[in-house]
Amino acid sequence: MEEDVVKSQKMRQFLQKKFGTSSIQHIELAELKTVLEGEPLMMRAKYRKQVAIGATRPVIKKGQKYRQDHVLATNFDKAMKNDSYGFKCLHMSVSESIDKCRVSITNKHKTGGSIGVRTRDDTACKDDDYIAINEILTFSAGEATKDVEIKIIDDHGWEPDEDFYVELYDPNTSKGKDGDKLHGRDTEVRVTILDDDKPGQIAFSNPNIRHAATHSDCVINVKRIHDADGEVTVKYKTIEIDQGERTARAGVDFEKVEAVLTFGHNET
Ligand SMILES: [Ca+2]
Ligand SMILES: [Ca+2]
Repeated sequence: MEEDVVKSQKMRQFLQKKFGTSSIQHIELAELKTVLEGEPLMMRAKYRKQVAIGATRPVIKKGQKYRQDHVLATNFDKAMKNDSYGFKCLHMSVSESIDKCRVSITNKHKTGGSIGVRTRDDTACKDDDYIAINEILTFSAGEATKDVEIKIIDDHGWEPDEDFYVELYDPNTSKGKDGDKLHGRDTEVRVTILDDDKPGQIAFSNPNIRHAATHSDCVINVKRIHDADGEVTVKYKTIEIDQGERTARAGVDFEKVEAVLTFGHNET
């Protein structure tokens, strides 16, 4: 019995994550089929081509303003999309230093009305990686598109590429700006933020040091090479090298050390 509850809870979580709703009656059959059977073949072929060209991820130079649109709404069948509003581009990559990321919303019937647009965390987090928005856009009759801009936060620390979502919702209910996300494959955009920072590598300046026992402290220089973005830490410790009788012993020949070394941004 308990197992059934857990199972149905997991199912609801899966549906919520994939479709923005946990009730099956709100999900379009075409959407469900795409999730279960994968993207249409045409799209997969295009994606593979893109991955092959970009070698899974483009090489971003520090400070480079870069944007690439990966998946366009035109690749989807009309039945999978929202009838009234939608995004043109459904997945894009932007460099961390792009400053502002612009997304376009299409008013498909060009009728007057309002639509909510807001961001949602995934692996990227608001305030750390981008500035969240939650706006209500009003289209006048005849107006086909509107854009919103999302500020991307540039820092010096290395981190993996991270995603957040921009989604459309219905602002015309009592829930207001917490309104339900619109149904359809083209009502959310995944934005991948590409990190442009390179932490470099840590090495000893001299891997072999001869130190006379008559001298006290042995100073060992550690350097950071190639790049020096952001703060990095490295652990270090002394270990005995087994050489039989000639082994230098901790507590006898040297004092055991185990600590953490921190390099600040640009410190080498
Ligand atoms: Ca950066
Ligand atoms: Ca960074």
